[in-house]
Amino acid sequence: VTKAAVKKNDSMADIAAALREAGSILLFPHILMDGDAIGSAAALCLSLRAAGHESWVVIEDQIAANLAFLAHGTCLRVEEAAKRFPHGADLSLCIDCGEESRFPARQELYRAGRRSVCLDHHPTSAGIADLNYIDPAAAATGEIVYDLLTAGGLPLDRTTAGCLFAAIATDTGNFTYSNTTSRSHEITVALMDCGIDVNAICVQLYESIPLAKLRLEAAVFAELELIADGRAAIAAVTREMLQRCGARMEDTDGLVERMRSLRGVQIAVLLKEVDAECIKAAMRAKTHGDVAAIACRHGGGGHVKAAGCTLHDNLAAVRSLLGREVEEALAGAPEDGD
Ligand SMILES: [Mn+2]
Repeated sequence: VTKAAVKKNDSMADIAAALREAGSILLFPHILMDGDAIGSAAALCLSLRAAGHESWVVIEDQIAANLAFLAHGTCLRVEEAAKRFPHGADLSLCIDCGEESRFPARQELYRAGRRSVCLDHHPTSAGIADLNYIDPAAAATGEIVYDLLTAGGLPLDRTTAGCLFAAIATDTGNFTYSNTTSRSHEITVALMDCGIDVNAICVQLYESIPLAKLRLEAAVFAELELIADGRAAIAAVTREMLQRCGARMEDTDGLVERMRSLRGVQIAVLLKEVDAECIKAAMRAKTHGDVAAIACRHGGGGHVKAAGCTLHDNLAAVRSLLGREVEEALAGAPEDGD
């Protein structure tokens, strides 16, 4: 169900040529940017600027506090970008996503681009652009960007390399997830040879969290529920919790992975109450279970072990629906998992 149809990718050389021909290039990462989305987008933007292009990362929501250092002045809000590029850019490039629903408030500006490119590693990515490079075997879009910079002879300085390192480190769970390959490490070696300070980047990523985020984690985990005989964990972030903790929805980054880290848990589901009838579900699988299949059923997408979707119903209804589907997905999985 979740295996993406084989896609005809365009070559790195063709994509590099399209970039060379474009004076202005706008980048469109997905909403609720993770480290890979902002890291790979900022890296490509910085490199394009260094090569003489006018380039911006167009955003529509806030950057999580621990990722803001990766922006390096590349990010422009969509309202401002639409003013500066009233007829779109020479090239629109969606990055770390492959569906327009992943950048809902930026679709118009994306479509206004004279040409489009998609760089992504999500297997559910549909290849929506004129030129597509979608590689589900890449652990992070950051790896694809690295290959593109290399193939296109684009500049890679220390700052750009740091963004790519952050992209790869975060999407591989610091090189621990099953998506991690020898290629992930090889690229990291090349990035380290650019002089990046790995420890300084990791301190920013992981050891600079705001107190509000820690308080939010405590509130969410206090109400976490184990289902499917302890093989799944489900929890919700409500608007009331955000308000009480002084936190933002972006502060939920990393929570669902923490839930998955529970002993015996195979699938973790974190529900985010955007409003009374709009619930975003972030799902993670450990060894068993395919959360992309569940997400796809509800119009979402992602990877087998990391996927998400949006449901238009109240929190209680979504909680029981996804709870049932997770139980079904785990039917037949070994009792104690690993
Ligand atoms: Mn990614």
